[in-house]
Amino acid sequence: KKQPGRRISIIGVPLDLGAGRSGACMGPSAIRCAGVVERLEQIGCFVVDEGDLAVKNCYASSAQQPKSKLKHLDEIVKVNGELSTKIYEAVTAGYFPLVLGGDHSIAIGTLAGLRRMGGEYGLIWFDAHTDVNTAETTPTGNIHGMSLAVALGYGDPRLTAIGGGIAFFKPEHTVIVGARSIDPGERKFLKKLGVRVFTTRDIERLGIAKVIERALEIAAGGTDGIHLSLDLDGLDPRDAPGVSTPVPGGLSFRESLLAMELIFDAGVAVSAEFVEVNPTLDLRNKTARVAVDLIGALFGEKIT
Ligand code: HAR
Ligand code: MN
Ligand code: MN
Ligand code: MN
Repeated sequence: KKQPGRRISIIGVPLDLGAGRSGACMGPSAIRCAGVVERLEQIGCFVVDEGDLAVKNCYASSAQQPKSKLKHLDEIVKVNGELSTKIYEAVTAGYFPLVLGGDHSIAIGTLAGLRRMGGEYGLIWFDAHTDVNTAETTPTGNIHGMSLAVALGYGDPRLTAIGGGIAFFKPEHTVIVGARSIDPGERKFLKKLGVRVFTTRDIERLGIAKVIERALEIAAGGTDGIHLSLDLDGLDPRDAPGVSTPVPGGLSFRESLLAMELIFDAGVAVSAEFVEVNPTLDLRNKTARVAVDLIGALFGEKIT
């Protein structure tokens, strides 16, 4: 059975312009400080840290705020275009791309790059939110709440065009795990497209093992592999307090860890990203350390 991660390319994306508050730009540094490279090497992975993409984070003055409804669209388009190229190069060279965010708008670049590979991939989106807003439905204008819609082919043309604008991820191979904050427009969108959503209520009733088993059937059944997009706010804020948009009632650390272990056991992951770590809101880098524990489990670290 093919297991992920013997050769891993780490790509940091210190972007927080897609979020409503600053700080997630320090996520990649915090995750490195928490020892991500060392952990992966300890479990036998060969790791190349590509460093961070260049991002002009600039909340600055209102004069610098672009007039578009989508906040900071220009810079987000630029960074995601560069990220898509990085991803494509990493996968082509035989590496498993491990993207460190950064706010969740960077999934646009990751998924565009993966899609350029030409195969068909499934998607597990682990998040308190569903990130399927568009310019028409967004309550905030924050692009991190739109990235999954873009990956499914909906949204501002400048975003959907990233990575060449060729085919997108299919709703029938997309699954959301951990959702508990869904806007009215998002609910309609998900229903219309038929995207499977496992809410925290579903997890409570079925158990995380069953939910991940079903998620893997949806994402990995008949595809060439899956991408894991993990927003740390999918976890409960008690376990992951350092996130920009915490929502109570989330997955426990242990449930999240088991989810990663089960994805490893399935041997189907081809790329992953860990996003929304905001060290300015954290407690002694706890959330970055949780991210590293989850990354370890995703690449096969076992308790015994
Ligand atoms: N749905 C809200 C919006 O569109 C909140 C988006 C949330 N934040 C995230 N994404 N961290 O998962 O603004
Ligand atoms: Mn998200
Ligand atoms: Mn979220
Ligand atoms: Mn199919």
